[in-house]
This record gives sequence, C-alpha cells and structure tokens, in this order.
Amino acid sequence: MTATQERGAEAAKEIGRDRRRKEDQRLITGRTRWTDNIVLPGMLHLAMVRSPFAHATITSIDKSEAESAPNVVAVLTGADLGESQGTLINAWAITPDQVAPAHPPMPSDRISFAGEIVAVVVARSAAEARDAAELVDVEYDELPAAVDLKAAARDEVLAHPDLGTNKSAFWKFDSAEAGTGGDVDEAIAKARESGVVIEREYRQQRLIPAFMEPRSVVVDPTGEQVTMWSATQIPHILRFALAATTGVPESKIRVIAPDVGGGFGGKLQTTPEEWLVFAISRRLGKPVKYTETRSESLMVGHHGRDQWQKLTLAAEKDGSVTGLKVELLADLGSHVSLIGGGVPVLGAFMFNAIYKFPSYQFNCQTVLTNKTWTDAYRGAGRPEATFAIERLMTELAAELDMDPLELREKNWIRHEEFPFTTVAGLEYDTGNYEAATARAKEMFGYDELRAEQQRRREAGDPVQLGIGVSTFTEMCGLAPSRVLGQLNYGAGGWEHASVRMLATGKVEVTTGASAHGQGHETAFSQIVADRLGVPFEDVEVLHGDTQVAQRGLDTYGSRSLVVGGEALVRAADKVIEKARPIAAHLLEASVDDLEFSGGRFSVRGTDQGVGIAEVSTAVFTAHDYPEGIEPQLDSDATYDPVNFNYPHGTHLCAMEVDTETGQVTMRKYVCVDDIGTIINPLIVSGQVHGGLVQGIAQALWEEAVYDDAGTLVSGSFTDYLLPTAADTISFEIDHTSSPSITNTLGTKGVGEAGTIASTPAVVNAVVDAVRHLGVEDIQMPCTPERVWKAVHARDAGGSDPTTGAAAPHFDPSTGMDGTVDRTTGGAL
Ligand code: MCN
Repeated sequence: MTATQERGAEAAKEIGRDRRRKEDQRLITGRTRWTDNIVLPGMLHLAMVRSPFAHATITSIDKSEAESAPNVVAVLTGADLGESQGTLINAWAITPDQVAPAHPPMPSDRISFAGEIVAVVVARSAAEARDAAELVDVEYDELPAAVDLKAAARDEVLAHPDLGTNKSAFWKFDSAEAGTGGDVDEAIAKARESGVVIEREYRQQRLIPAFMEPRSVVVDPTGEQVTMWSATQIPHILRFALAATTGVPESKIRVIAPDVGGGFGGKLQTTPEEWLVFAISRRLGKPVKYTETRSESLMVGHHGRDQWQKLTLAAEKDGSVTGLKVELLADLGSHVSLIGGGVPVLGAFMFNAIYKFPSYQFNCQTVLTNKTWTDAYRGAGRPEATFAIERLMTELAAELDMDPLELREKNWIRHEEFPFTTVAGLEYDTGNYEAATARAKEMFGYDELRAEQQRRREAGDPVQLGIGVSTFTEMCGLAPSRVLGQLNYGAGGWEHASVRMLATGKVEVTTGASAHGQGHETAFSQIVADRLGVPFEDVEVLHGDTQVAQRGLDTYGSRSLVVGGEALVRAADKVIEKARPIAAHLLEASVDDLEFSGGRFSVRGTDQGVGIAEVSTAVFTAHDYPEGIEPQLDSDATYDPVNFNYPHGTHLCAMEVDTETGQVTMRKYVCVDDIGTIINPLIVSGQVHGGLVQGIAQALWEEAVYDDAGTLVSGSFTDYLLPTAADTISFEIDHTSSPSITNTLGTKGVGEAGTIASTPAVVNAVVDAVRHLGVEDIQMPCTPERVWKAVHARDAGGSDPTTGAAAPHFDPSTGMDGTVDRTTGGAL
C-alpha cells in the first residue's frame, strides 16, 4: 500500500458500505424529468420518414400532401439541407487508409440501410408529425443489398458501390513483430507435429442494446447558447461533435444529459437524429423535440457485436498452450460509426486473457454491409474475445480429457507473477485467479455437481447436466490517452472532477462522468465523504451538463470509477491541502504541526483542532485568513491513467439440457469477481446482476436477424427476446480482492464484468451437457431448436451449420469460404 492508500483505508467509513442509491428516490417516485418530459414554449416536434429498403436510390420525394397536413410547419429532405449536412463524426479510424463512406445525417441520393432517414416532418405535435410523415411519398430504385458478412467481405455485393469495396480496414498484431512473444505460425506447425491444435469458428451474433428509455432529444436555440437535452451517455463528446460538424462554436453549445434510462453502450453515439434536431431547430428558430418509437430504437439505434471469429490454438500434449491465432471478420454495418471501427480491435488485447501464451497473432478485417451500423455494446470488443478464448480453452480441455479448471490453472498467470506483461503487450497490475477460482468452486459445489453429471450420463437421463467455466479478465477504465493515441483513437481518456467546499460546510462535486444508471451520485459521495471526513449526506454530486461539469469524457468502458473516481480523490486532496494553511492560521499553529483525519485538522499532541467545514465557513466570511492565500476552497483535477484496469473473476454455471426437446434451463450460477476495493457493494451487486443477465441473454436468447433483402425481422420485443428478471435465476455472487495499484483507492471497474464473463460460461455449460453425445459447439443463441439439432445431428446422418457442428471457414483478408475439418484443422 502506498501512503495515500493507507490514509484512504484508515479514514474509510463510507467506502465498502451498502448505501442505498441517492438517485433512486427521485427515479422511483417519478420526481425526475426525462428528456421526453421536457416541454418548452412554442416547441415543435419532429418525425422521421425512414427508408423501408436496405439499399436503394431515392428517385423522387413528393412532400406536398404532408406539407398541407394539419399543423405541419415544414417537411425537409436531404436536398433541402444540402451541403450544410457534412458528415457525422467517426472518431476511430483504426488505420490511416480506412475506407469509410460519407455519413450525412439525411442522405439525398442513396440509402444504405433500412431505417435511414429520407425526410423529416416538423409539426406542432408529435402525433401530427407522425401522421404527416406517412404522407411523404418517396420513390426508390431498389439496389442489391450486402447483408451476409462473409459474402460482403468477398465484395459479392457492394454496400457502397462508389467505394469499390466493402473492406474498410485491416488491423494486425503479431507478437513476433511486436517483440512480445514468438512466431505463432511456427508454434502451430510444431503443435501439428507433436502437440494439439484446436481450430474453431465462432459466430458473435448481432445484438441490440435495448435500453428502458428510447433515445430522445430536445433543442432550444432561442437563448445566447443553443441548449440540447439528450438521453445520451456522452454529453461532452456530443457537444464537441456538434461544434465540429455544425460550425457553431463549442462555447455556444450546452448539452445536458438529464436522468437517462440506460445506455449499455447504445447511447455512446452522436446520432443523425441529434444532428437533425439541432440543425432544424436553429433553422426554424424554435425549440424542437424528437423521441424515437421503440421500433425505431430497435431498428436504427446502433447494434452491437456481429463478428465471425476463426481461431487456432496450439498446445503441447500436457495442455500447456503455445500459440493463439485470431482471424476476425467484423460487420460495421452501413457506416463507420463514432467508435465502431475500433471496437473489434479492443479485443486484440484480450484474446490471450489470463493465460501465458508464448506467441499470439490477431488479424481483423472490418467490413461494410447494408445493415444498421454497429458500435459499442456492453463490453465492446472484450466479450467477443473472452467468449472465444474461454470456449477454446474448454475445447482444449475436452480434447485432452482434462478438467477445464485444471487446464486453466496450468496456463494462467500465477498471483506471485504480477505485475505481468502479456503477449499482447499489456501490463496486468494485480490479480489472483487462484483465490477467485477456489472460492467459486466452493460456493458452486463443483465436485458434487461433476459427480451428479457423471451419474446422469451413465443413467442416460434425458435431461443432462452441463458445467460451464469462464475465468475471465478484461481491460477497462478506458483509458491512458497515450495508448489511445497509439491506436489512432481521436480523443483522450482522461477524466475531470471538481470539489467545492460551500459556505455552510457542505460539498459540491462535479464529475465529467455521465451516469445513466450506474449510481455515481451515491458512490462518488461515499468517496468524497471519506476523503474529506464529512457526512455522506453533505456531498452533492453534479454531472451530465456541460455548463455545470464543464470538462469531461463521459461514461463507458467501465471507466467512471477508476478514472473519474481517481480525479475526484485528487481534487478532494487538493482541497485539504488548500485548507491546511488556513486551518493553521485559525489555530495559530504551524502548518507542519497539523494532521488531518476524520474531517478535522488537529495540532499534533494537543486537543486543539478545527473541522474542515468550519474552515470553509471562515474562508467564506474571509474576515481572517492568511495573507497571500485566496479565500476559496475549490479544487479540480484532471486524471489521465497510466494503465488500464484488469478486473477478473471465475464464473461457474450449471445448465440442464433436455435432449428430447432441446430446452435448456439454468440450474445454478456462481461468480466470484475481483474488482479490487469495492466502494458500494449494493451498487456492485446490481451491476453484476444486470451484466450477467445481458451476457446470458446473448448465450441463450437475443439475436438481431435480417432477411436477405436487409430488413430487420426481429424488430420488436416479440422477436427480439430481451429477458426479464422472471427468465433468470438467483445468482450467487461473491468477491475476492487484489487491489489495483493503478489508482489510489485500489479499485477496478465492474460495469461490464458480468456481461463479459457470463456468455462463455453458459455456452460452455450447454455444450458440456451434451458433449458425450458428440456435440462440440452450438451457435449462439442456444435456442431449443439449435440444441435439439446439435444433439440429433448424428441421428440425421449429417451436420447442421446452424449448430456450428461444421462451421464454414473464411480467410479474413479475402473472406473466402471453405469448411473446417476438425480432426486435421485443414481447409477441405
Ligand atoms: N463501483 C464500486 N466499486 C468498484 C467498481 C465500481 O462501487 N470496485 C461502482 C461505481 O462507483 C459505479 C458503478 O459501480 O457506481 C459502475 O462503475 P464502473 O465500473 O466504473 O462503470 P461506469 O460507471 O463507467 O459505467 C459504465 C458501464 C458500462 S461500460 C455499461 S455498458 C453499463 C454499465 O456500466 N451500462 C449500464 N452499467 C450500467 N448500468 C445501468 N443501470 N445502465 C446502463 O446503461
């Protein structure tokens, strides 16, 4: 422990305490104001006319009937907005030669995904705007659509004919070239001769971040500044993007993210809708609102995942891994979105996970198609990597007839080996995989469940039991600005906070993080209360308004605590240092004789002292303070981390699989996560539970499905199977702790942990239940149909590609198909 950490631990009364969330009072009692609740005098409403086609040329737009509909103020098309539209921002060109189509918020000539905006109706009420939108007559010439990812990678149909290719960018990491490890092809060749090679192809289906509050935006252009309220995760980035794309100076734009009903990465975007509401309200000089319908939300809010992953793992016969080669095709959808181009590359650093791979290679081809654009969805890049490696390690264990946890233990970084530089070039600061696994095994009753599994197998029980393992890690706390710069990311990763001691001794805090369900007001109050030694109730945390929290980089990548929380600690410490000479003056003592503890400055060895709240009041009256010192106790700090943060955990899942119906039922789920110091265990449990459900949903239920013409056919909650609490069981969770040494409090992020870890745990369990029946993979989501087909594929005398039993094969640089022969690994 460092000296500052020791002081934090000594003073901790709030940190580690189950505080109920401050924000829930107003959320649960309906005392908050969501964006759609905002009503401004003279406010107009927008409705979007959207293309039903995935790829088409607009041949004509007849607005006349809509224009004469009741209370319609204007009908605008891309042609009406003309050049002023420019192109939406893409902040992450992963290579300098990335191919990216222009991205006007409302194109005037060609549509490149179903749901793209072709016209906007402005009316006095939302209902009138929607009714009139139905009257806009658009004629299209339909074009062939690039829908299938592999076919798109082969340029069979071009998503944007003018670009001449669908391939956007190719990104590679090679441990031999980077000097972090050996040559992976040599390792694979050697393993083919004398070891084991596991080759698999996994599909990361397309997912939709379905938040409780659909996206909504209001703009008021009537003041000195243009004010935008948006249900967004990123008010600060949004303000910058609006300034950059509209020419309005940043100082003239205020963005407010009021209470936001969830985001899960889906509101980490600068959207065409935001841009249009901003531009049209300025054009008309009136406040304007747009709130999307649920159908719009599912269809055009950005989607997540959508990858094919081809993996080759080399190992010795005793199970020691020697190499890992990853080849990805990643579907960007129709455009390269805000950070969508970089999301698959985030995975590059995580496929090696907690294991000591001597060699590693990652290849990623991003591909444009005529589907909704993809971008961050809870975990962004890391769930994909974790799924692949945790499935592969389980397959290797099966191949070698080893217990999957023993195989992992053989290969993972031992706790005494930290800090550890991985083959992907990251330095993991702390971790203890042994401790988390031991605790999880004990809670799960691992040996007993294995024995039951054996009994059921021997008895030929129609309902078989499977046990799934996932010993995940992730990199979060995005991120060191220098590292982001090396990855060609367009922004930094710092965070800002300010702490103001008020006249009454209360504390006002601002944070550049922008919570949308994570409970920052509560957890951050706990941190400041401990640091300054003031009551929890005396701390007010303000956020989500660029006028109030003036600097910030917002909330995503489980960064708010480890980056934003650290900024807060530093700002609070500066306040203490500012107060110290004033306290010494009031106590007529030397600064060097003062010590600060529990909110009080005391003169060492005496009973004399003064509370920081009293110092604050004295500073306010300013009647008596030392010369040469400013009469204020405000401070701020901007913190740029030097490293990512590496939470980890062991997740164990027991699934029952009915071999006669394909029905799967979760029996038990245990997870033990190591997120270092926990600020608020209650909030953390909520984060873990929510994350688990999202990860389990990918494994079992959710999938965005397009037909061959590029129409989203799972465009409502009857087809897109978003689970409810009733679909899950009670999870058993616990924590071990190896405090991070990258921040003062020793914390690691938790917002994405459950999602990242759980998907492979569940699929491993489903496959484990029926492996003895010849099944070695089932494609996600593991629906009863897919499970049944996998189990009965042998009876039918063949394999079924939907089960993944003979997955198609591709080369990410060419998108060529073939078929993998699992016994030799060679392309047939
Ligand atoms: N926390 C803690 N102790 C720790 C780690 C975290 O008490 N050791 C607390 C934090 O103080 C914070 C919460 O847990 O209140 C989450 O912290 P953190 O891991 O820093 O994650 P962020 O606050 O940056 O939130 C982002 C993360 C992401 S990336 C997604 S996606 C996600 C998630 O959070 N989306 C969410 N959780 C969500 N929760 C809700 N309700 N809604 C979303 O949209």
